[in-house]
Amino acid sequence: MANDPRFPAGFLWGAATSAHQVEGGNRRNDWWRFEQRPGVVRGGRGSGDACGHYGRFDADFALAAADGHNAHRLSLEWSRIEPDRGRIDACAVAHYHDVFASLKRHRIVPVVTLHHFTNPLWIADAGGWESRATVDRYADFVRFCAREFGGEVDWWCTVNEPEVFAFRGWSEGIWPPGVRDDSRALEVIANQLEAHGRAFHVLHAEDRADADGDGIAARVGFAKHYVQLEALRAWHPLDRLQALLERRVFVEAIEQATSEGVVDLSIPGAKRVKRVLPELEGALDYYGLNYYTRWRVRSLAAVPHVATPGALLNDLGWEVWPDGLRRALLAAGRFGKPVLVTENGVADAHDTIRPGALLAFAGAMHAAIAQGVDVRGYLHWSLLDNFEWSDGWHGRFGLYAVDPGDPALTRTRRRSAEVLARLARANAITDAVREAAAH
Ligand code: IFM
Repeated sequence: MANDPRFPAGFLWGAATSAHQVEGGNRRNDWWRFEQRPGVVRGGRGSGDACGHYGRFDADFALAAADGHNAHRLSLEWSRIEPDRGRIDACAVAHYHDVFASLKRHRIVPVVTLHHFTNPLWIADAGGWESRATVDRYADFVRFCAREFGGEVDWWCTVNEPEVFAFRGWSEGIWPPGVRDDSRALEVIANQLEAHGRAFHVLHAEDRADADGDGIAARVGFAKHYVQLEALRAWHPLDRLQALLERRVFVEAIEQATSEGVVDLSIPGAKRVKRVLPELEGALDYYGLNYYTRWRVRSLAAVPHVATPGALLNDLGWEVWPDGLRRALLAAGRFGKPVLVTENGVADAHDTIRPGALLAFAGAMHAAIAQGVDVRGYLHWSLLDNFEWSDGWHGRFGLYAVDPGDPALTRTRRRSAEVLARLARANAITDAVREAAAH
């Protein structure tokens, strides 16, 4: 494998998106409401019409298919499907059936996320993810989706980045609901993990239809934000201790929850959360890995995370460190489950860094496979420039550029799209890929 430039047969290549970031007009969720508060979104422009993907999905999938993508990750917007508690919107359901039909026509396998940061207003107003009742409501939603869409979907992703969701919304307070309380953030992580465990069993019980004919009706995982955390000053005991504590809560505790069925979350100054949840033990068919960057941790500082001094940075100031992907894959591979790269990308409006980075990320993935990790696919974040939460439209992650100020929302192909297309078509790192990355 090490000298063979190919990826395993059947490798999934594609892009990842989430509903609120691309669809436009998601007015009935808590993010839309939050965006109306002055000052919460960088640059002041909210999601608005986003990329207009709700109406243009078919043309967007045609672009992906023309680029050789054979997989696509998207999320189902809960607030569209169930805008009020217990009321299913038939038009929204029909819409997502059209989405899956379009993907099928384009020979693209869907990887479907059931919770990607947004909540229906009725969920948010009933206590949101601080309330364990939300776990029940979410399980009902998952049951509905499994029954309704199980014939079109095999790859399910229960929750996206539970730890990012919790810390941004309940610790830093920069996402809805805008709370700053570490103890509440830990409760939210625990509830999301519990929800994952519930969803895992619901999906296996309810989705019995094998959509792609490979003999497996449901593959269930979650998407973990795998951030590399290292001491800024390797010699400094407090930097090392802080990095260790953060790795523990941000990475290891999440992994432990699904491998051992024990949720055990603590950070200094916050109330520890411990739950024994047998339904979580082994509740993972694949490890969904979202990898972007490494942060250097410094103790006793107002800004505790900084990029490695002198490193190559993306437009959001995140270090571009491809070997971190190889290391994350090796770490994820320890659990003995297949790994799917559910996100990886670079915020790079001018597409100067991304083409080379894409090649380097592919190399890192290839090396991890050569080292024995069962990697099943790579979903680049993202197909289109999209609404980057509190960073607004500042982080441009798309293989295709989209300007939210352009009434036509034109898609403009970036060179990176060609790099990924060549990788996908060859299922290998070829000279043609290197050439596209180098120009
Ligand atoms: O845009 C986000 C996505 O919603 C979750 N993972 C990280 C991406 C880039 O910040």
